[in-house]
Amino acid sequence: MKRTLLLATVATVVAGSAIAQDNVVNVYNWSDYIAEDTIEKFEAATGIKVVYDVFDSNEVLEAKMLTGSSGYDVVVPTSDFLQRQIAAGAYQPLDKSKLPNLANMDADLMAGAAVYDADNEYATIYMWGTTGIGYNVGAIAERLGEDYEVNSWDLVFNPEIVSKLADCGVTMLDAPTEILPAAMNYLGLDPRSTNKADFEAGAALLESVRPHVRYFHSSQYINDLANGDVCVSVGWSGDVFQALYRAEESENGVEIGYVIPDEGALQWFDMLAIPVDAPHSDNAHTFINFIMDAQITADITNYVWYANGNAASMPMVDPEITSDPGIFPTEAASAKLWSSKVYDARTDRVVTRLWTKVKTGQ
Ligand code: N2P
Repeated sequence: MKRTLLLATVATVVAGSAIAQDNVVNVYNWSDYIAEDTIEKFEAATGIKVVYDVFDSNEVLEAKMLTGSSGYDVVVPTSDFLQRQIAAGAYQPLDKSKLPNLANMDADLMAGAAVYDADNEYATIYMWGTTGIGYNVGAIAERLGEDYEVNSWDLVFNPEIVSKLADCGVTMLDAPTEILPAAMNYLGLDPRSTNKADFEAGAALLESVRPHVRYFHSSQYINDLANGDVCVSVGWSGDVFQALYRAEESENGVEIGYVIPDEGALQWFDMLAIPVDAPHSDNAHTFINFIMDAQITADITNYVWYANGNAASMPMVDPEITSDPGIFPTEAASAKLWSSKVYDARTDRVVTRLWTKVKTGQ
């Protein structure tokens, strides 16, 4: 009896691996951006194996998409980058007949995403968020006083203030198209400007605070904030909340806050899209449709602390999340958010050159 069972198991494993060789979906997503059990659940529900890679930079994803033959079936560009990559022919139109769960999506948010992708032809919303400031409550109070209210970009862009924080660790995202506009906005310039002089002014401001910045990196700060190794990070909403809860779970006494500063901040959409040369386009559709399941998306939001674009998921999202103004901004805060803007090649070169200068200090 025992032997028969064993043989049967071996046979199943062999058959399973033969299928697994072809029946895969290659997913390239941002780091710290999916629930613990999403992939497992997808594999169990569909029999499709997920090969999962992560990145933390739109520029890195873009280089792969513009080169082609990435081998990926599903990728997650931010909407402005998506727009440029669509124009370059990097994506295939979604076959909406394979995506019945599109019906779950929030019409207003999808209309917002359609600004970058007319009729949502190529992509659907994965998650959205803001680029604001994460901070260590105790470390800031120690250096700036108990009464100092963290509500302004002063914390990182005012040299007098940020210089007082340099010792406890100030970090910024390595995301030029997000940080330069934030600096421009702080100077009273239009964060969506593509004027070279405005970028230069933003870069000059960044260079003035550069000596007080420990590093530019887009994922390291989650752990560093949580462990108290850095005290201020210009970062993404959900990532800062992940740091907050990692600290809480480890009971290390570190208290983290996230603020959308009063001057406003960037609001972005990250989009699920299928590269034009995806080797497993059918499986890609199956994966995207699975993600748009109301419960699956709710589970992801509940785990990564990012808002999503799935209206049907909202009743299943933790009220602690839906009621947090750092994740779902208040109306007043929303009015001050700006959306990302696609740059043409010339503007992109200006941004890249200035960013290198800011980062290296030369
Ligand atoms: C997840 C970061 C995703 C937000 N770690 C960047 N668009």
